[in-house]
Amino acid sequence: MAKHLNAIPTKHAKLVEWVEQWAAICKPEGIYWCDGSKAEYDRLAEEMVQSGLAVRLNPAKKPNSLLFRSDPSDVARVENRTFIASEKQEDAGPTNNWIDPKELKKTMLGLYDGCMKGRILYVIPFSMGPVGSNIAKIGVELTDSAYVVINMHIMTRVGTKVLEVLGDKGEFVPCVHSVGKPLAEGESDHGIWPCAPIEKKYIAHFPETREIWSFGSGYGGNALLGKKCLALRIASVQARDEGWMAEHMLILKLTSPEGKVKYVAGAFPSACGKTNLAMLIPTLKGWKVETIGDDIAWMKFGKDGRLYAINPEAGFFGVAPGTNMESNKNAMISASRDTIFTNVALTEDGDVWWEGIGYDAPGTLIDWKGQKWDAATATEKAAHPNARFTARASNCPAIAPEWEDPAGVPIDAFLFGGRRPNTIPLVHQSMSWEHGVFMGSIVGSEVTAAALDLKAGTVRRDPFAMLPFCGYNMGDYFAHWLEIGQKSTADKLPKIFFVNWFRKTADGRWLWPGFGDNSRVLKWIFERCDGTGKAVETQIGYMPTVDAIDRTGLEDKVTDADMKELLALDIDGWKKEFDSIKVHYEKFGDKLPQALRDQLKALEQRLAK
Ligand code: OXD
Ligand code: MN
Repeated sequence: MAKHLNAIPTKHAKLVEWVEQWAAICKPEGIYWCDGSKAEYDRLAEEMVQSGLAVRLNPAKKPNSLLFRSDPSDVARVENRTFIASEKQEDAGPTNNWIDPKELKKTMLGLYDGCMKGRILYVIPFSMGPVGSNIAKIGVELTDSAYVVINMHIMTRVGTKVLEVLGDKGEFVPCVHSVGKPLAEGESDHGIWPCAPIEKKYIAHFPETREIWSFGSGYGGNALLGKKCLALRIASVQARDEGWMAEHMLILKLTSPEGKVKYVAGAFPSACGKTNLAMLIPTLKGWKVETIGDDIAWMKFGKDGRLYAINPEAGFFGVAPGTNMESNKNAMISASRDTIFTNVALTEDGDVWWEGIGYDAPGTLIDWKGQKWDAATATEKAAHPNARFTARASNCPAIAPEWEDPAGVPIDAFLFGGRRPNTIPLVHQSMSWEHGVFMGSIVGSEVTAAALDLKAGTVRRDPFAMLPFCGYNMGDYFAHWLEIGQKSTADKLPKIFFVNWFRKTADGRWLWPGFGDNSRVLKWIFERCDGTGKAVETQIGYMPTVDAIDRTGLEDKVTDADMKELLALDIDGWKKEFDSIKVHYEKFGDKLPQALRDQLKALEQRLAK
């Protein structure tokens, strides 16, 4: 039996027994209980620098920051190796991969047997959400990766304080992770990122028993199990059962020049600029945006019938390429110290560089594969397109003072959106909660280059931006959203909007500048929440009148004609949209709630008028 390398810091018998059971299976060299301290972070970071797995960046450029290069086969979430292993296949639904849980556990136990030989098993008690908040949840992750431990330090709240709240009998979500690369006697990684080949990777969720088992990948959402696995896939199941919401949403605080505040939560598919919107710097004078979260929102009803949201995370796991001082100054500052970079390029003076950082590569670089890289001769990118920064939320200059309020913030508006070069206007508002749920259920982004099995120009539907993250049947998830609308009244529920920053003209010119100018659309949303804001009722919902969006200082970039196009109702486009929604809805069969069928029918009738 592996020995404990430090004193067991809890009297939670079930937790200790569970840890020892897994140690007996994985056979690590020792068990280490994480305390979440800075000393622990620093020690593990230094060990990884010494072993060659991490590079310490120049402290004059990026204080207290590290660079990791992953194995080229382990660079992103692996959706085709992600499983919702519910008892019944029907409960995973048509949008998830399913394997019978008994069969999957048998296969995975075979893989876990001895998988941590030569490594340490780290026990990470973590809280998703401010420690002790009634909306927060506790998880415990077992992992053989020190990279995971230090990332969890930034992305969640880790250690002794969590065990105190857990007490002797508290509930936790058990999360097991291994990189799947045991070491033989005397063998070491030699600075090479350990992971298993793709066919041995499994990111498994057992919704009935609320367990997460992950094997073979050390990267991001596959390995930092608090994020997508717990805070979305397992939490969505808990939220359904307990009447709350776990959503793939940013949360922002919007303050008007008069000092009035609205809180907005928004769901956008991956790579649609959620982090940028959450940290936006308004171009409209007097308006202020502050960040509560950039990826996940957990929401519960307060006694007053309003939905209160917390950000269950404590950091940002942001995509580096394309992030620069123009697109997201606040993210750049957040990642200017105390940051873990993964798969970006290294400069000669010990700084980082990536495509779209806003300036040319300063001299010869070391690319994300560890090779010399020169802009003049390069045939490949210096940073991987999914290169990441793991940065502390507390280092974000735009972080709202109440971002850790255990009570959460009351949400005034929900936004949905995706990349849609045509048809979908810049912004429209739902006519009711049910119509808003309909809007969420048809979220999608246009496929630009032929990707996956989709043709360029078609829309990849990503309902509520939850396609890869819903832990149960998406049809039942739609029903859950409809039920949430029954629990309160229209004046207290968030108003629902659909936005589209990505409209283009027929010849490919962007119609809307986006980024800081999105504050102009937020202003209209703010006004609509207050019952003001000029709008017309159309076949697809309420739309701003052409003069309702404040274009002060933007008149040259976005002309009256552009504005008309951005807010035009494209009936022919919507008829095509209707056909595509019909196909999308067919997937859900009997699980599609009648209320959504009725919404689609009503849209058809309105379009025919
Ligand atoms: C993410 C994602 O990494 O949505 O947040 O893919
Ligand atoms: Mn995300």
